[in-house]
Amino acid sequence: MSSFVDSLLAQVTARNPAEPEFLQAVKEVLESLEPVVQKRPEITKLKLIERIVEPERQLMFRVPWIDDLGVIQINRGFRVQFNSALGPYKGGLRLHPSVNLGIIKFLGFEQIFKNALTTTPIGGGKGGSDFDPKGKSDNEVMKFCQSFMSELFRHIGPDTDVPAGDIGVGGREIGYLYGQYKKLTNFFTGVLTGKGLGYGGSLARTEATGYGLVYFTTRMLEDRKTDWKGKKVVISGSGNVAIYATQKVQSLGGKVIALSDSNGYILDEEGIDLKTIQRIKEVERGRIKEYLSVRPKAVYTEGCSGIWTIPCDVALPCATQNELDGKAAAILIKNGVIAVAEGANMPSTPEAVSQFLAAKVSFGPAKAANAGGVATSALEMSQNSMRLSWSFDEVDSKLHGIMDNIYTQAKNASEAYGLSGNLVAGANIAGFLRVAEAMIAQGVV
Ligand code: NDP
Ligand code: 2IT
Repeated sequence: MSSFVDSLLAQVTARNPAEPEFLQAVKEVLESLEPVVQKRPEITKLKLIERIVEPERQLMFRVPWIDDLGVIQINRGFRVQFNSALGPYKGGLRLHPSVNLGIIKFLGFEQIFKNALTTTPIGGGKGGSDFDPKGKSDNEVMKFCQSFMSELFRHIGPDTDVPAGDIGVGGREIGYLYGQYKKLTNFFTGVLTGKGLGYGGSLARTEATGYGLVYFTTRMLEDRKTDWKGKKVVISGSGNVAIYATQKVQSLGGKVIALSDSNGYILDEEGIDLKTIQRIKEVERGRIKEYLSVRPKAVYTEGCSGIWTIPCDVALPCATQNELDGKAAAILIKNGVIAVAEGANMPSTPEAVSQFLAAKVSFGPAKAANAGGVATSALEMSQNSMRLSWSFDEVDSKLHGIMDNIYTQAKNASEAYGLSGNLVAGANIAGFLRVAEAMIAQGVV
């Protein structure tokens, strides 16, 4: 590593103690940018990297609400408005007990470059809370969402900051958040994406992250002169991203044999019955082991990390950060995996990524591979501004074009910097350069 990257990392570490995920995300980007910094001295002079690692604004707030037993509950809310060089802050809201400022900052930082790669006009941000939606009634989720929005509403807007879903936030939560925003502001506007189709949502937004991931992986497979037909595929998670990745893989002739949740994983050698998963997860909000009551030949294993010991051709981690470590990567490689693409944000540890790259496994990094969700959110914003709706096919074909373009950008940037085959570096460089150009043009602000 150059002394420039070293000293910058030391500064960021000193300034952001106890934020390991944020530091992990920053380290990966800074390492990728080393050849760019060497080639473009103005980046150092203008302190572009020092500016980009510092959020423009970060909000932390109290979220009090009353549960069904009449007990007062207090959660902590976050919104990190990281970078607005390319457009209004854009990024999801995560509701999970593990949420803290460092997690939201890592997600917001990644979002800057991901959003840049989509080439749509959106900046980067992220938010959420340590509220745990599991086991809560609809009424409790609504009460929480209303309290959360009662503070957030004053900081967001269709041209300022446009939140959306992430872990624990789907159509139900976006509906409650939207209702409260409208009540407080009296504006019916595109302030959130992932809205219901009846009140401004876009067709194909629900499917977009999973579909986009598969479109991106298709390009990775094409570069290896192959496709999905007959491929064994292991996908972690069983939420929004995992479900629609499974659907698209199956439609292209791949065989998804495993899915998971935070309790364990199922292996169904005959191929996952997605309708059953959708009923359990989308309708009943149940646990994945219930799958066995419909498919008794499937096997359920407690604990989620063992999913990577299943031999497969393609692995798509779609649950959460650091779910695939160096040990898991070594097993996947030994079992002959040819492609790994990240549906979740930062699911592979740095040790796992370096092993995949060294073993010449095709590796699609999250910022590029899972950008289809936020790209389609940007398409929802466009439709809201125009006050019209595009058909499913129209949105899906735009999404497909965006994913192809992201692949091309990442590949071209990796080649331009002598790092052919390294889409991690390619995506970081291509995304960074877009943001950097806009920041240079806008001066020191
Ligand atoms: P969901 O809440 O719909 O599903 C999350 C899935 O991951 C569930 O199966 C959940 O299991 C599992 N999971 C969550 N946390 C953990 C954990 N700590 N350990 C093990 N399993 C866990 O979320 P999404 O599908 O929307 O998000 C999944 C990933 O994709 C996240 O990393 C998110 O940031 C990323 N992403 C999402 C986008 C979107 O548009 N939704 C866009 C781009 C990226 P359980 O139900 O048991 O908690
Ligand atoms: O990580 C992500 O890109 C998302 N959760 C989607 C964000 C969005 O604004 O649609």
